[in-house]
Amino acid sequence: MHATHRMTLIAIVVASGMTPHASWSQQTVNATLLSDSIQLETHTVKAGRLTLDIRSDANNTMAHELVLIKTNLPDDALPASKGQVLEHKLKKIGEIEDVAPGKSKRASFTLAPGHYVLICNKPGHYAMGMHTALVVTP
Ligand SMILES: [Cu+2]
Repeated sequence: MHATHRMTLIAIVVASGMTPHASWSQQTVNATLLSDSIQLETHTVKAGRLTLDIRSDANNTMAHELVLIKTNLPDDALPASKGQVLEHKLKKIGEIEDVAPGKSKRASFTLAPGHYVLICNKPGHYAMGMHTALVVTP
């Protein structure tokens, strides 16, 4: 399904004569929120404009969120207390709040090269495994 979609996109780009040049950096990444993980379509993107298309799995029993943090720490080693990551001790880039089960939200960020972490910081969710890493390359 995905592959077919990409092929169609490439075909359109070629047909319209658009040539993605070196600084082309408009990317969309699909993210799925599960109760015990955050699934990213890819963990490496180019610096520039990134749109996150976030879907909360229909089987979830409550709303989740996505907090984007720039840090060199591994995604499972952030400072936390009582089941929540201490966001004030970290460089928070942005947040998408309360994505209800089965619903989607999208948000865009302009990202510099570096190591980022995505978490859900609803109480206890980080400890349940709702975290993942994202690397932004120059
Ligand atoms: Cu959550």
